[in-house]
Amino acid sequence: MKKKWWHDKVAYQIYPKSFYDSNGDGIGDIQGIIRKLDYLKGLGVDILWLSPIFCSPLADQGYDISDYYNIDPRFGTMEDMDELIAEAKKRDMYILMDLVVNHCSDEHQWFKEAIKNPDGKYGKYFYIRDSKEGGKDLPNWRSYFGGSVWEKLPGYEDKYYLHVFHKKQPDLNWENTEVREEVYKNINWWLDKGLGGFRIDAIINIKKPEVWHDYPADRADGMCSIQNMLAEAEGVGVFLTEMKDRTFKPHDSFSVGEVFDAKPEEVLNFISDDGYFSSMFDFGTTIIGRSGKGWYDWGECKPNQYINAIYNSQNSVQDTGFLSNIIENHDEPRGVSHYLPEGKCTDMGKKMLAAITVMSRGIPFIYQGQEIGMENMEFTSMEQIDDISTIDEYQVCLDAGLSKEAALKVCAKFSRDNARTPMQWTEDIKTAGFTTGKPWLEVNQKCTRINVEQELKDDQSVFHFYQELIKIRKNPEYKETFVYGDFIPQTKPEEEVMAYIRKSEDYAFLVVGNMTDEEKTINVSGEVKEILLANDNEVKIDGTEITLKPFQSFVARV
Ligand code: TEU
Ligand code: CA
Repeated sequence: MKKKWWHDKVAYQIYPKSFYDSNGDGIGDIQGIIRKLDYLKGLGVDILWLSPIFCSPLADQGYDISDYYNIDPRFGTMEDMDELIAEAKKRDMYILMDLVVNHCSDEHQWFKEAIKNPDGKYGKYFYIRDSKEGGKDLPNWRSYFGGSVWEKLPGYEDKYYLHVFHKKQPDLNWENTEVREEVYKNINWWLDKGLGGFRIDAIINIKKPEVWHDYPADRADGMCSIQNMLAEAEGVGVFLTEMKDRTFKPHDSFSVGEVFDAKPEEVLNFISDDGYFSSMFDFGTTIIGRSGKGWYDWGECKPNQYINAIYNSQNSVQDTGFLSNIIENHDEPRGVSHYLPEGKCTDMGKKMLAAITVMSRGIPFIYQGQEIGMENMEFTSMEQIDDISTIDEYQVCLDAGLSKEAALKVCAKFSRDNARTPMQWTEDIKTAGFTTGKPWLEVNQKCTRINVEQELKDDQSVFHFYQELIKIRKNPEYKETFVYGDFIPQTKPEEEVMAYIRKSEDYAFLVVGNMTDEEKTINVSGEVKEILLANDNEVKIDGTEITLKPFQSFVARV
């Protein structure tokens, strides 16, 4: 593999609205991020991905962009952004922005022009279709956030536009060269400003099939999952190659794709040496237990499934590419609440998940608050929830016959707002130290026990464990092995212990994590020479046989 500047980096995702508020309006902002750069540097991260901060009506929290060239005043100004890029650079850090180009906002100038003249230049930027039957003669696709993908074009009785996400997110027509040129121009404009690169949103959706038609309905609403349509779309790689050649490649910038539902035979094209992107997220664990019916039908993720998913994805890219490894992001519940057994969300378990993720092959992406072990919120009312996806899923629960209480329980478990409550800086129960004003989204009461201030003082904290893991990864002696070394599984998923060796010519490291609350014994192919970090130092080793306490985890030289 060709070595690249991003291979040995550790990344961190910031959800700006909830990270840190510098001016007391209850909304996180760019100046807030600047104030916390030293904290992030101290943790050991190099790359910061900012969820969208462009001008937006915030219907989907910024994933609905109305101006790709400006910063939403709620987050700051272009001067703030330039300052952030410069301050990051001073600290050898890189900023990634979020490229949301499957769709824009219905408040973008392009869409406004399209409404004025659907047959003109800007009408062709979108997918606008005529319907004489109130939309019933258009494909029966269900949008990701519920309801039909078709919405009446404002002011017309017989024209509809396509939105695979929310109706305030009209899909851009990527078949139109002018649209693609606009996108490339914008990416280059930002890269020229000194960005490190982009995270690329929902990218598989940009390619639609040549022929559009109905699919068998999969719910009582008569519609079908959008995945049917995506499965028939061929050739997304043509667009992605063009985009890379015109933008990321000449800038030598980092790009990480949010790739769901890629065709298996295509996956390697995404991240091989000359792939469409530098990296893509490994969502192998996040999709476990999901069902097409809705959240109410989603199951648990068991240890064997978790381990199996990681082994598979690590194995599939071994010498061909770099995945970006996550436990959670802004679309997921908190990983520690989701993957640790109910009632077992302890520091031991949190550190175990940290170790097995951060030391895998690929680029670790830590989501804000993950480094202090932030947990799901105990939502007691839908009033506390803002996210459009959760509001839709609540309705899906009710339609499926669940009681309001049961529906709330399902939503509390899976809501994206679990990840979006304000970052917990202090124990202050009203603000968590996130703002001096009223937080835009209620603070998780667990901030009294889980917050940055306390964890910085406690050398046994989850924060310090993450910091140590990153230090080991970056140790100049070991770096080559942790970055480029092989990933060799040591257990079978059924053993419910994740154990792997990272190996190069110079070193071999063993990483183990017992994913259960029972004692477990495993056999590995190397003898432990030195424990580098453990979440419980009392490690029972007999030659190559290792006995682990519940959730015990360590990193060792073997
Ligand atoms: O996500 C794309 C996507 O497919 C997920 O939203 C998924 O459908 C969802 O997590 C299920 O709960 C990206 C962004 O990450 C997300 O925040 C945006 O809402 C979405 O695109 C639209 O831009
Ligand atoms: Ca603010």
